[in-house]
Amino acid sequence: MSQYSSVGPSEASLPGTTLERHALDRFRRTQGATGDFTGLLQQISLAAKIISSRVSKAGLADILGLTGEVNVQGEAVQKLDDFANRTLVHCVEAGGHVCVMGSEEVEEPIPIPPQYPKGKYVLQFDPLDGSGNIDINASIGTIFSIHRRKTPGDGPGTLEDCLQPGRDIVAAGYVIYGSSNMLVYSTGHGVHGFTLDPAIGEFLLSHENIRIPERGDTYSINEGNYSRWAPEVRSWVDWIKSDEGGRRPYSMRYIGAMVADFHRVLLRGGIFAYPGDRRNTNGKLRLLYEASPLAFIAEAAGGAASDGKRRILDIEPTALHQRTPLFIGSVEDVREAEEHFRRGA
Ligand code: AHM
Ligand code: MG
Repeated sequence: MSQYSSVGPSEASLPGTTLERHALDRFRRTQGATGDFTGLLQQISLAAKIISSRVSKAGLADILGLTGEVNVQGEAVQKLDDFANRTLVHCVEAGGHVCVMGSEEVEEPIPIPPQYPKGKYVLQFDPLDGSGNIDINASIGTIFSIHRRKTPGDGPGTLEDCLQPGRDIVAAGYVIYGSSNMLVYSTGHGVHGFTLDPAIGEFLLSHENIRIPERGDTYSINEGNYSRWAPEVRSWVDWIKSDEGGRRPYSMRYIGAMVADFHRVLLRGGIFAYPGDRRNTNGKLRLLYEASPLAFIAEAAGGAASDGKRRILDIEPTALHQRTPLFIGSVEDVREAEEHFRRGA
């Protein structure tokens, strides 16, 4: 046979591992697994593809701008936030895998309509994080977490099912709509990233077993709030950008969409922070929809997440939309911040 005869594509160019196959492989290795989680992840990934397709057309379709409504946080609702929220609910509610959902865009727990079976999981999400970036074509994302239901039986889930600490998360992840679109998730054993191939509409495994470097060289914070921070937060930031002890000052990177800032920290190391300040003592970020899921991912990748004093995953939520200060990223950078706050300014 000639050396040049056609033998089809080489092994290396065969399509990679889809998100579905990755989850199925794990499902088959998990004793007692029912397939519910795999099914739920499929529905989330379908929602992510629909949202990503709509986000990529944001400038074309008549979907930019505000709906004119104000959400529970008192902020104007972007049309795409609303679309993303409705898409997630619609893709998941009929599947029979969840008993209740919670969304940053919705004040109360979202019930499953009576005609659909209620499942054993609770899904909570921020449908479109960093939506201030939509109009300027910068990265935004979706964040989600999954808990087991706490209430017994197979009836509708309740607020109690939603108010669970991050340490009880079964799986969490995020989707970043950036220069490419990625879904990153973890069940606590490794953090895996999948890049959407738009030609075939599948998330393909591209970043297996992501580990956060133990220390980074960037810090990510809205330094415009400097004058409102507590003295110890100011002195920590002063220190991180100083060349004290002959070390190189950290570089500052801040896009203003947590998913994008966190994704960089996950891959490159460093620290992302949103501290409390004089006006908002608990900062801006929501424990259930933003801080806990990303803290779960950070820890599963060997990093850390803290509110400055305690582990984010150990905070017991008391309200759906409660906020928390957040310091997240490389383990040494987060520990150093905590240590700095312990010592005081
Ligand atoms: P959102 O969920 O309403 O989009 O707000 C959360 C976002 C985060 O993504 C981001 O880190 C932060 O708000 C930016 O806030 P600020 O503009 O105060 O720096
Ligand atoms: Mg958000």
